[in-house]
Amino acid sequence: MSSAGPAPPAPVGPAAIRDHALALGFDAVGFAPAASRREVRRNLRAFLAEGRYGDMGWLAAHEERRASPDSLWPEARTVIALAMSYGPASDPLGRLADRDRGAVSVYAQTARDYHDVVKRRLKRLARWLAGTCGGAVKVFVDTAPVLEKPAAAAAGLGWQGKHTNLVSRRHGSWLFLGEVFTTLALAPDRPHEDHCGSCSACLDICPTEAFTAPYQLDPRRCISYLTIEHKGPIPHEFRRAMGNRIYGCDDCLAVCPWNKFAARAREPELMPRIELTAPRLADLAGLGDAEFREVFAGSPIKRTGRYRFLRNVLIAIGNSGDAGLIPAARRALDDPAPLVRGAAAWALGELLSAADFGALRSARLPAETDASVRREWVYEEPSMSDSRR
Ligand code: B12
Ligand code: SF4
Ligand code: SF4
Repeated sequence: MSSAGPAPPAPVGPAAIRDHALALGFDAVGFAPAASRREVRRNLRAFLAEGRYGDMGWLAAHEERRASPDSLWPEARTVIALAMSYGPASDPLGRLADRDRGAVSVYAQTARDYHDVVKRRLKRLARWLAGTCGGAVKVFVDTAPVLEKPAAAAAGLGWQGKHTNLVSRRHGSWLFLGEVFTTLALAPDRPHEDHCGSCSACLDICPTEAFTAPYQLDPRRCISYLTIEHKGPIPHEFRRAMGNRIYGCDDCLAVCPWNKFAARAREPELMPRIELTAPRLADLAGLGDAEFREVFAGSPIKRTGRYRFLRNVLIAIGNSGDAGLIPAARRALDDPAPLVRGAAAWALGELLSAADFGALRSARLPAETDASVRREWVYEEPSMSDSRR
């Protein structure tokens, strides 16, 4: 979506663009010069140098373009940063106690994938802008090499809180971000001040101690990364801490005091699908390939794929303390995917008595050909092995 040529003077200013964006369903709008900030560039470099991207190799690619909007698109003059609220109706932390049910993070419960919802609106705004003011435009949401949180902070939408996400005084942190880049030079907004103060609620609640310092996350320890982006077996040290979180994690957002002021999502397509608010683990563990694709059509969960999703469900089953889920875990031992079989073996180690688990291992191990699954059967926890088996 771009029309080349010199930019004419804009016949409408930021106020009219803001009004139009709000009318299209966005909840916050701001303007920033399409330039890099030295501090952001330095931090990105430090983050990448430590290998914190883990399995997200795409995050390490195009460092220069990611660090500065004008490297990504040299003709760009202004970044219009936009945010759409997905504020939940109830506290997501409440779902963590229902151990026979999975906790899907709020962003992934929505009726439609937010990428589609936000991108469609961004395109409408960009088309209107190009038609009204001229200039060329490009739209981005999530997947492009753009550092969206620093861009939104530079445009005055809020600040990057100690949990690293953007927090707004009006909307809390339940905000999806997106951008329209334009060749028009528009008057910038002032960056927002940090209002975290002495609060550390998000750092303290993290179940896997994923924050290495305030404002710094090691994604390789984050349940969101482990359940969505990580491709292999979940490292043992994080499994119990995952509890019943089967897709993403909301804890550090949910605990933020600024969310007291957050309104609920007003966009109908971002309302939760009822079947994803508290799905039964037993039902999810039984999903075949075709059913998985049908249930999660139009949801970001579909992109993670059935194997990784079932891996997460089986870890939650292992954490459930519910003997009624043993048959579901036993059935998963016959799954074609080693990732699923391995997680099932671990879950049964958590749910069965030492004697029953030992008998099952003797029956199943000789026929198991995959090395990663074999390792699960014989895994001994370093300090708790005696109490577990
Ligand atoms: C990769 C990614 C992830 C990764 C890594 C998250 C992360 N904090 O980097 C994982 C899978 C863990 C993840 C999780 C989530 N994500 Co995400 N994610 C992204 C993505 C695609 C890129 C983010 C990125 O560039 N990270 C790299 C680091 C370098 O960037 P940064 O966090 O901004 O780091 C800055 C500072 O924190 C500091 N810093 C950070 N680390 C370090 C290390 C050192 C040594 C130093 C000195 C400084 C420093 O400097 C950096 C530059 O200013 C963005 C979309 C986009 N294109 O931007 C969405 C995005 C950030 N995610 C989003 C969401 C909603 C989530 C989740 C809430 C989903 C969920 N419920 O599970 C969680 C939140 C977890 C958390 N506490 O951050 C939203 C956030 C919206 C908002 N209000 O801010 C975004 C913007 C998507 C969108 N378009 O709406 N995500
Ligand atoms: S999303 Fe969950 S695991 Fe990740 S940093 Fe926040 S609280 Fe920790
Ligand atoms: S919970 Fe506290 S420290 Fe964390 S982002 Fe919110 S205000 Fe900042």
